Amino acid sequence: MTQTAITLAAQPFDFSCDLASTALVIIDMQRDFIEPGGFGETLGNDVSLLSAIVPACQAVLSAWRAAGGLVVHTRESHRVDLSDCPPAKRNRGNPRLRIGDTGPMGRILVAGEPGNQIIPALSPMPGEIVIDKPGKGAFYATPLHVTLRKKGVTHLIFMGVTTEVCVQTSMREANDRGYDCLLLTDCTESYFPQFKAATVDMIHAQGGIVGWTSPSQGLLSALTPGPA
Ligand code: TIU
Repeated sequence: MTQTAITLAAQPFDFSCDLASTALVIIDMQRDFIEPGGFGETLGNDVSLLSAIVPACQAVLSAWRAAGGLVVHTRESHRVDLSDCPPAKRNRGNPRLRIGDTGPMGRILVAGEPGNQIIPALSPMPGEIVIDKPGKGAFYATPLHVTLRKKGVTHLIFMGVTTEVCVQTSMREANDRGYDCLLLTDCTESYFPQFKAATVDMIHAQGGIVGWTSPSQGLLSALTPGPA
């Protein structure tokens, strides 16, 4: 891929990357979190908050694809025998349905089930990377770091859900592995608006201790420059 420099206004200061060494990482935009009847709802959450970001995510995904950028999708997903789901995760709290139980979209958070699929609006295209992850972070017990290193990726742009759980954990894991990370603030959501706001603040505080944050418009403009 030819080098295409991207610079956009962000917090705490401008974010710069090159398209050829940057991946768009879309965290867990799967039916289990976005649609009624999945894991998110069984935990007692209002899932309609999350579906509101889908159009903004679609706009970024389609511009990123048109520019020829690398796309990574993740799914929070366990093996059918739940051998990668520790009891400490499965037995936590008092949900109506636990991981592995059968709900209206099949077994909760289990690979291959209807609820585990990425929502149709953001479906992976052939050739895009899909990572099934058993934890909150996209790097824990997955081949993501090796895959990105092989492709020469140094910068990551994050979208997805939920902001303070799987997105933040993945950004912190990425930060520790040496990636520069940007979070698109209108392309991520939490079941708790105050947690989203706090997470965005804590990512870019202290000079970008975890990374950068910005609305998606800056990236869209950088990807589709108007006439000079
Ligand atoms: N993907 C992700 O964030 N998993 C969660 O369980 N999030 C909650 O906010 N529960």
